[in-house]
Amino acid sequence: MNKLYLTLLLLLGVSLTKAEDGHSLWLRMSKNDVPANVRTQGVKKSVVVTTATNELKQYWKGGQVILSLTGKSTDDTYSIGNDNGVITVTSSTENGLLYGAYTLLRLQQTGETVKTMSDSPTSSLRILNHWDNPNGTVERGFSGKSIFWKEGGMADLEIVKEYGRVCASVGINATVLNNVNAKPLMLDAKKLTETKRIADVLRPYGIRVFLSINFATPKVIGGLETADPLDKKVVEWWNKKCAEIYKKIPDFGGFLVKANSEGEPGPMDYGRNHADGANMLADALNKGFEAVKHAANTPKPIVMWRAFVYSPKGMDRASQAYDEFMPLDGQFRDNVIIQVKNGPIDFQPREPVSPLFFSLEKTPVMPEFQITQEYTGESIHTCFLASMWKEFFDTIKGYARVKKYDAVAGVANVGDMRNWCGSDMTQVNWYAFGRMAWNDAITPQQIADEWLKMTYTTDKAFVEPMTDVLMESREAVVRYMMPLGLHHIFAGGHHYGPEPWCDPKGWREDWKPKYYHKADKMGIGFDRTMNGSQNVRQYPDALFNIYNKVDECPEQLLLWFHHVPWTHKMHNGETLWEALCHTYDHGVRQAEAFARIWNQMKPYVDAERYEAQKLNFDRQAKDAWWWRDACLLYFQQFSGMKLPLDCPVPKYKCEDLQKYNLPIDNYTRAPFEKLP
Ligand code: GCW
Repeated sequence: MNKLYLTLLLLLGVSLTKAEDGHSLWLRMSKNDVPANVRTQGVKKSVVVTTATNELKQYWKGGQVILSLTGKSTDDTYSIGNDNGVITVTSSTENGLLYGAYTLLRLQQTGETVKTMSDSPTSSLRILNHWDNPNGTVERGFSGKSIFWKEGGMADLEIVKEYGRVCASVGINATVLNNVNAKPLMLDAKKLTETKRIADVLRPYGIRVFLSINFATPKVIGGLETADPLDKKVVEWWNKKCAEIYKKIPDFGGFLVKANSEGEPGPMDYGRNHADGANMLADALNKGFEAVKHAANTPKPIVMWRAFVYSPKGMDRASQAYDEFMPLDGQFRDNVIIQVKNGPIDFQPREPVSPLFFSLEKTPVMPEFQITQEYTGESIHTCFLASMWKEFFDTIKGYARVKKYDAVAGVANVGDMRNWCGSDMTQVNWYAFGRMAWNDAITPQQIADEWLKMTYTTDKAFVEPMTDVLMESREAVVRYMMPLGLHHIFAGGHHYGPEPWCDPKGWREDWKPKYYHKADKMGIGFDRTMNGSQNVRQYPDALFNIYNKVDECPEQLLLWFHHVPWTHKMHNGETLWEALCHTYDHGVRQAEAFARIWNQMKPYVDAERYEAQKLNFDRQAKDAWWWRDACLLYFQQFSGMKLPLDCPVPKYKCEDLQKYNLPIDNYTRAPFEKLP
């Protein structure tokens, strides 16, 4: 080979390895030339502790580390001790040692000193929910195709392994591998073998797998005539299926179920209720689990039964889940958990907490957050969701009887794009979910600070302004999309962009924005007070008393609970119409500021990630204008009022936006070139 050619090849190799595509996420550590000194104590044979040891050997730059397994507790608490540079990580679980190891690496990355500390998880189950389909599409996925399922083939297990490592680095210990709109074929022998292979790859990272199931599976692939949960043959079918699963995957976590919701089958198709369905599955899982040998600490299987239900007949969709589930309180097996979306409608930029969290007394519940940004700008807009989840946890701590949850779920934003999440900035929400599920008292500020330092640089000139951007981003999104309690006014189908007018023929009323904003000549907002749908009565007295009164209701939820005249006086003396206009404008100004700040970050970020993210911030600012103009010009037709003098002239015309149609499905990200 001639010399020049060789040099070129070498140069190309170097530039290829340096190309920055965001794939490393927040795990950017250089490998040691000489392995770090790591020993274990009290550990027999453990794939999880081996992972911890290997991670430290490869990346830990400090003195000796001893990983010590001791004690009987089953929670993943770990302690770190530092005796003159000799570090001991102690835990009574193997996972605890792994999380302790990742904490050391995090402290190293963020430049902190290792101090004596102890860290306990708030929730014992910290689980991602993937809405991935067996054909490889991801519902509401904005980062490519599934990393688990490929049409006609097996997932790339190397990527699955990397995924496991990333999850473990933030304390995530379980994952549901497929969409809640589940295909029956997920339980056929072939798919279960694939599931087993995935489980085997994830086990060394302390991650257990779960599946979403379709309630009609015994009919569709089992050849039965019914899926009635009280039918003997159906029960037998599930018993056998669970036995088959546990033979393959002895630590299988259990099922996630969306039943009798948005057209999915369920026990109510047979005149049974949610408890009948959930309990039958819970028993079948238990039997399967008990019939096989597993490691001593393996948690018992559970059914996560979703409360995301609403019927076209009810007068208020926000009340439906409570109405359906409250009468069943206490009727569920103790290995059933009701999985409830954080708000009563559907992952909107801002919702009050779902009333079920305050009310179910004899049935465990777990919150479901949406990490993928279905309603908050897909993988394009920066919207740091830790702020939203913090609001949720604060309300729970303030008003709910049960102050913490044993399980927390997040709908993942992971796909097969190189950067995993569709953009670099939206990676922060995967990180934030893990950190908050582990510790619900951690501040969004701390998460932002850690993540920025690990993902980009520890330089203050970058970290400080970008922490501000992240901290402001969620409220900015609320302001330019759905301020003051507005909700569900997005485009039908794909949900990207504003369409407060969206009114297709033949659609269910509760899928249409008008059902929610109720704008008319008098005013705007959904009356959920005692004079309206009475949804407020589902809240505990302390919240009821606030939400039910127009003057006491927090203005950020005003139009969620009240239909308010356009001339209503806000706390600052403005009319509602003026406040609406100013709030939209405020959001737009913030989005524009984010783009400007990012421009100033150029010196601190590698060229590839800088340019890629710049496109997203610029698009976000444009979208903010689109939302603002669409909503204000549309609502103006009802208010009949002028924009306040200090509001900028709209960039778009309402009639043009009303004609605009974005031709995409529910599995793809909005293409920039097709946006207005
Ligand atoms: O938010 C809605 C989504 C659906 C989703 C559903 C659910 C998986 O638009 O795509 O279906 O919620 O949570 O079940």
